[in-house]
Amino acid sequence: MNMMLNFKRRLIPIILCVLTKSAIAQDLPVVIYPQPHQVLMESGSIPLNQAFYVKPGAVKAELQSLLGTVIKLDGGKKELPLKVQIQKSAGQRSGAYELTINKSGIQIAAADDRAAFYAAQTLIQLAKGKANLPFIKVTDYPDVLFRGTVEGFYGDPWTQDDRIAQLRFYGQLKLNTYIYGPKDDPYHSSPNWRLHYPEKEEADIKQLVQEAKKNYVDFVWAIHPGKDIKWNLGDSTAVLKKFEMMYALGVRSFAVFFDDISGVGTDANKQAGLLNYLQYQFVNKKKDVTPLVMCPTEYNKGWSDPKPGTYLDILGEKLDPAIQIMWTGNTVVADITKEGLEWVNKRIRRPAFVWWNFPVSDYVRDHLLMGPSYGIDTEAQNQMSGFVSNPMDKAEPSKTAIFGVALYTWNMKSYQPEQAWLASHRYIMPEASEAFQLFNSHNSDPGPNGHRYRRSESVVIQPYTVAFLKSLNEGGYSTEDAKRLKAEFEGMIAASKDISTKAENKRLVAQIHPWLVQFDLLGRAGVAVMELAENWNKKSYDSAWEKYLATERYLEQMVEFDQKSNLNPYQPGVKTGSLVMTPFVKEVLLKIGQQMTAGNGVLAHTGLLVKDQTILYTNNAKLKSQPLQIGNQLVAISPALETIKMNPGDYFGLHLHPNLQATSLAFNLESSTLGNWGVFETSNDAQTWKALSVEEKKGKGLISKFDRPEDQYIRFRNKSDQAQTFYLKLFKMEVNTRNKADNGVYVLDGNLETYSTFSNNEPGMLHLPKDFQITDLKFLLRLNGETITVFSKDKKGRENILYTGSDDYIKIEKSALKKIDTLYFRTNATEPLRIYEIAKN
Ligand code: LOG
Repeated sequence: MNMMLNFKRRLIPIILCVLTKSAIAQDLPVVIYPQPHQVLMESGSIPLNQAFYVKPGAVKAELQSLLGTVIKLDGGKKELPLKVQIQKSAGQRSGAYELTINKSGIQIAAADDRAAFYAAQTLIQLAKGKANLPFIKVTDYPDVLFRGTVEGFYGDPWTQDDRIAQLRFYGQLKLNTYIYGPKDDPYHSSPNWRLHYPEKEEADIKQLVQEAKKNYVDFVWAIHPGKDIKWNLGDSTAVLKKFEMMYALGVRSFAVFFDDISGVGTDANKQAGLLNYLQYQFVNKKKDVTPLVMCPTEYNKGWSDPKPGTYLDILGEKLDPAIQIMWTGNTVVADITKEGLEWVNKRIRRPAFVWWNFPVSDYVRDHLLMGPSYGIDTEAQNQMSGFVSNPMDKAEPSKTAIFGVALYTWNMKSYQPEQAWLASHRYIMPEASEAFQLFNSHNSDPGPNGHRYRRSESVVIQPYTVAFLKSLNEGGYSTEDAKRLKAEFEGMIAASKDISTKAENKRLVAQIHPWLVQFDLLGRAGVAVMELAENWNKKSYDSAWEKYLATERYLEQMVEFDQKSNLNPYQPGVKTGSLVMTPFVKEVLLKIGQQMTAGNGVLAHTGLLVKDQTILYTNNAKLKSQPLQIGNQLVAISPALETIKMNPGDYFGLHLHPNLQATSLAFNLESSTLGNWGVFETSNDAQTWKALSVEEKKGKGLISKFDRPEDQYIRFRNKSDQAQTFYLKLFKMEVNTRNKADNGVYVLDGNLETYSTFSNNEPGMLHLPKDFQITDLKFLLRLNGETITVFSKDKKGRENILYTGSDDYIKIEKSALKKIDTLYFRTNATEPLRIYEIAKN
């Protein structure tokens, strides 16, 4: 026997109870997920090249072969023994075990076969990649009895491969529950819940049940009959029969869901009646079936009748106490709190079985929810009978959140969401864990949504974005922040590539692929925008402009990709970094863009160029500073959040640039009496007005024809003799250019979001205001490498060439501009080229 003999009987309790940063660090000898309840270490170890002796027949074959994957079990009687003892002692939970490794060998004492399997999982984690097994005693048990997931989302159900991979993952992390209830399986829900599964699906389910068994996971098959159930013996029997069919396939755990239904199916008395019937006629008779689970119709506080004696109280009173009741929290998608559970537990008279709607993304399908599993109360152990996570339709990336759920439900007091999340990256993608972490850190917030459920995102880098923007707004440039931000964006490009090329889990990569593409583009846009800032700060204007265009191109590519990918009818598209990083790139681009064209913009605001700009036209003090949103074919007044009061005679509207013509006006001024006191009018001189006949409903409507197309003023006026209030929700006008050849409208507006175009078919022309004829000019163009000629004409029409070339940034000196009031643009390019702005240098 060749053991490292060093027993000074020094017991070192390893403080694994608190998953601090250092406890997770890889240099520590013992890292086990989920964290065991008690670990005692003794100095000394057993080299893993030693064989152990297993008494023939003493250890179950599957367990022995599982252990055999990390330790040698072919030793003779003289070798150290490996012993497994299964003994259910009172008060011990399924899954409770004690694993001892010491000079006398390896001993596993387990409450049941599942517990022995868990001891083996712990042993595997201890041994993996190591040369020695440490002397150790692990005393361990789960905090929550039922732990795992409910495949309960809308959308494409998981595939067979997805589910098998999940079940294995659960086994390794000591999760014991997988509830099968994909909303879009027609044999789980209407219309086919009464019917046999087709043969192929039956075979698949059989296989899943077997895989679940191997991993000591309860495969819970759920039925969702409430959309069209009739409360008669026929349908009670139909549910029972379906359970029998599933039982025949090997299923031993069952659930009935009544969520998201309306009509007669929602009756608490009838639901309780059906469940009790199943309890007596099925569960009690079978003997090998686990406790029934039901999801109520009022499954969250927000949707529950608070009156005593209603739905939840009826379930509490009528439902057999052996039946578990699911609960999503205070709302559909919510944090789970002790107080929240106490509220419902009182009513349902049992601890709720938590259905946590995270990281499910069926209500925000253009986002990934890859952030930490936080918002789950570590004091709520006694308030719940079970805890399952409803994941994303993307099974593999959901593992990040599920990993957190495994740690939480096993050892609640020790649970630290952030630390668990950090560990999950190493556990799930060891080949590219840092890349995965970076990707996940920027793909966690669901964006605005109906549930008003938001998550933190880009937490570490966010303060740098704030500081950088602050300095930019103050006309400065903070070098340190810029450096850090640029490195982050470069990291994003690298992370996208690393994940794609290094990650061994190819299904995971495939399931997040559209987001990886978008993430790479965002990284590139970010690098470009930081280089824009760098060059602008260095006064390298031409390089700055190139970077401006580069950023814009990447952002355009993101929009294009968003529009053609993930085309589901709910939330189509692919969003990444949507809380912090994407808005940051856009903001920097906008801010520097404004600085680049400040001359023009400032002129517009100081009134010098006012006659040539589209402006807000109002006599109402509150609306005077309301910003406009100007695009190439559109002018809108930014919506206001608060109510607006209009005195008699007050008006607001738009005065359009002389080369713009209104084609339609969509409005929503939310006021049920609008028609009585408001009028839409147009004018050409702001003196005489013509009222428009407008159809509106509660202040909402669309004007799609203007009687006098020459009018440049459009306004809405309070014609009554009383003050009126309304909400400015929408005031959006579509516009055309009157003289297509005159590009001035978008070229001198100080706004880089608008531009004019010219091409071979449509040469460009621009009237230069007087003050532009006496100064050096810079031209901000996008020529895509095409050659253009800029010229003027003398009185006889002879051309005077000012510039020929393909630079996007050109300068023309004032000496060349003398007495030139019109510029012409020519190109052979067939695709439209852009003139963003001509600004004074
Ligand atoms: C559904 C569930 C869905 C989730 C999130 C429950 C009990 N039912 O609003 O199928 O995945 O919300 O959208 C639900 O949560 N309904």
